[in-house]
Amino acid sequence: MQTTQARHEEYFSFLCSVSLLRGLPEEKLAKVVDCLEVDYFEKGEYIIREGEEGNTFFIIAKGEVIVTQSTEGLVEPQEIKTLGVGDYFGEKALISEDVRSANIICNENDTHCLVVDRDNFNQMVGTYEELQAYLKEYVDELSRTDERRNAL
Ligand code: WNU
Repeated sequence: MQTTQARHEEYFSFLCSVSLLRGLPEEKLAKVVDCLEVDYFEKGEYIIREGEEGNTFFIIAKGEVIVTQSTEGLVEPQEIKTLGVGDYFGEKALISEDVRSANIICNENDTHCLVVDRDNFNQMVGTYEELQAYLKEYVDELSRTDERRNAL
């Protein structure tokens, strides 16, 4: 069995490798690790459903997910992209104070996601201006691409 200490070190060094978090001071990252939860998913499971309320941010530690979205005039949600290890999702509902704007579906068995709740996300992002500005910009860009593909 893995000790709490080993788990802490494992996720700490993983978070150090996540490009989004590059620039966060080490003590900040250590705090993020302290408040993380880890969720496990199997292929085909919905991690996020479009239109639902959401209060969590996810970082993929293992495996792969696909992003799909409903668009005007099409019956099936359209596949937008695939995300893998070190990628993250779920920031948009938190930043735009809106419902989930796309589906996130697990695409590989035994996918591990690190989950950060809204309060901890705000603490992680809020104290780091560049990260906040970067995410805000990215979320605005997502809204524009959503519009272009006629997302519902
Ligand atoms: C997209 N449109 C929308 C992705 C992940 C992180 C960043 C892109 Cl910084 P949410 C659904 C989530 C949403 C985003 C993610 O899906 N997403 C997209 C799109 O084209 N959402 N509306 N591409 S992957 C991605 C940028 O994280 O956050 O809370 O839930 O709305």
